[in-house]
Amino acid sequence: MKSKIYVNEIGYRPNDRKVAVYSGKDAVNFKVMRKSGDCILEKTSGIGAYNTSTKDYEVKLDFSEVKEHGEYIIKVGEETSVPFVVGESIYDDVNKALMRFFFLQRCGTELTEADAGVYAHPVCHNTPARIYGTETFREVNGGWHDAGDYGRYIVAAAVTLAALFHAIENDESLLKVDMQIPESGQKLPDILAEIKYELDWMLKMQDEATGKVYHKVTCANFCGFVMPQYETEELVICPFSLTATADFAACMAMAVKFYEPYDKAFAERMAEAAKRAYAVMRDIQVPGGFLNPDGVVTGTYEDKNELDEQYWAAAEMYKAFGDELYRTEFENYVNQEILHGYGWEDVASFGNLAYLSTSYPTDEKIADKLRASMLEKADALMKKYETNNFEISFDEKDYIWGSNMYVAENGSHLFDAYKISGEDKYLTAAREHIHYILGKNPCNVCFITGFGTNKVLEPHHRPSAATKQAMPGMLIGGPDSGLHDPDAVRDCTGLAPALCHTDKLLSYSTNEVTIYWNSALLMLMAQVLS
Ligand code: G3I
Ligand code: 9MR
Ligand code: ZN
Repeated sequence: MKSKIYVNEIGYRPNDRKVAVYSGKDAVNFKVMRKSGDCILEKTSGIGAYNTSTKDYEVKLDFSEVKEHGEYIIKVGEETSVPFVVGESIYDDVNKALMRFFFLQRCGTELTEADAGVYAHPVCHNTPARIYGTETFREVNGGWHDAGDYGRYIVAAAVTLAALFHAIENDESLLKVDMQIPESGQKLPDILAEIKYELDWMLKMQDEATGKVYHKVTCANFCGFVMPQYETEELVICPFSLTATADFAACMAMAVKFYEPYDKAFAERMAEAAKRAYAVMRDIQVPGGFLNPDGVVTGTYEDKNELDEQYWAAAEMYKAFGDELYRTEFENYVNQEILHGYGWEDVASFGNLAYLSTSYPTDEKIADKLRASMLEKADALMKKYETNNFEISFDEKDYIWGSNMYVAENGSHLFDAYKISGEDKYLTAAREHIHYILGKNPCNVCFITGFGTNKVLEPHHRPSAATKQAMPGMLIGGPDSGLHDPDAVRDCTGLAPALCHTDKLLSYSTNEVTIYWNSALLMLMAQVLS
């Protein structure tokens, strides 16, 4: 039986706020003990408050005064928490594992045993891909497998890289991490070499003739739980989409400055690709946006609102190249409506940040409006944060597919407010979102595979299933009260929204992984832990 004490299973840095949660209505006495058995803090909690997300009462156990390095447990009566550490660099291993995931997702290349251990595989998905509905084939090898499946999707790729670029900008030490990849030790920092692996593939997804970008390349159907070299059905390239082309432009524009110091020709190629994509993105108008063509059933990344992608692209293009046209277009969007979002579907916050950080001239009034709107967004999140006993900015409606990404994303919105206002309350709140992911959550699990005591063991991830070993360093989707798969229906019917997670291989709606969930968390960690 798991205990009813919910705590960050990795631990806390000495000077950070430290709060665990306990299920119950009444105030409780709790003790923080060293593993050796010494009690170093004894306290009484406040009384419990009702939580609409768990449909239960919880109390908070604040032990922020414990600052000494060491390994601890918390006790409430006979109930004992999992052990956790207080220390300075306690998130380094998690961070590195989250980064290495991208390498382990590489497609179109051999992963050797020396580099990838049990997840080694020969080259996969290296046959020419058919352009849907034609007899034309195209070489689009490379990039990362998206998720638990082996598809490669431009929308997903672009937001992943955007978040990784922001992670690097907030924490330059990421450029020094030895990711133990084949390129380690060469002139490009490992993280940039890894990102380049994805960029190289993205460039192949742009049509030379028109500059438009194909939405995705996958087989027509999802394969079984096999290693990637065994998915040998024909690869199909799906039509161009506005979202893919706009996101591609934004991402390429962002990438330019990171590669300029190392590889001018590559940077120029990306600049050119970005400009071509931007110029034609609006010509790709399909009513309702991209949908799977007949016969293809893999992920759609469908998006009813395609405006925020253009908004983001305009801002990044202006930040990268300074042309008046891009500025005017972004300012026009903002004058109509300020949008937000750091996810695959809503991407506008990346645009807001780009406009606010460009070295080219901007309109102070527009910049002020953006900042005010970002603060307003964060204040709305703070309201939810204050009433959720697990201290994330969620109400009961927010536990949707990929909820852990939205947890990370909300943390980044709070961080934005901290940067704008200088008020610590936003930073503290943002950090709680990380504590939630690492174990201080009502599911009582550390949501990153390979970490914590209460581990995720059966992620919906084909290499993990094929090897029967959960690949470490993957952020799983987390509770989804929509019960979008049969295992979730079986295990979660009747549960409160925040509890709708099941650690079962077939539960893709609660227990899958993706590149853009890892990157969202890496971005938040870089922002609030560096
Ligand atoms: O936006 C609505 C929101 O307004 C509403 O309140 C809420 C209630 O359910 O639903 C929201 O939409 C959900 C959307 O995700 C939010 O991002 C949809 O119900 C939900 O079905 C949708 O799930 C997406 C899923 O694909 C199915 O399309 C996930 O976000 C997305 O991450 C996931 O991506 C898949 C790829 O297609 C294939 N590869 C694996 C990957 C991860 O599961
Ligand atoms: O493995 C697929 C996963 O990546 C997707 O997110 C999910 C929803 O599109 O679908 C998974 O594939 C399942 C398919 O939808 C239904 N048949 C079983 C497949 C494996 O669980
Ligand atoms: Zn592959």
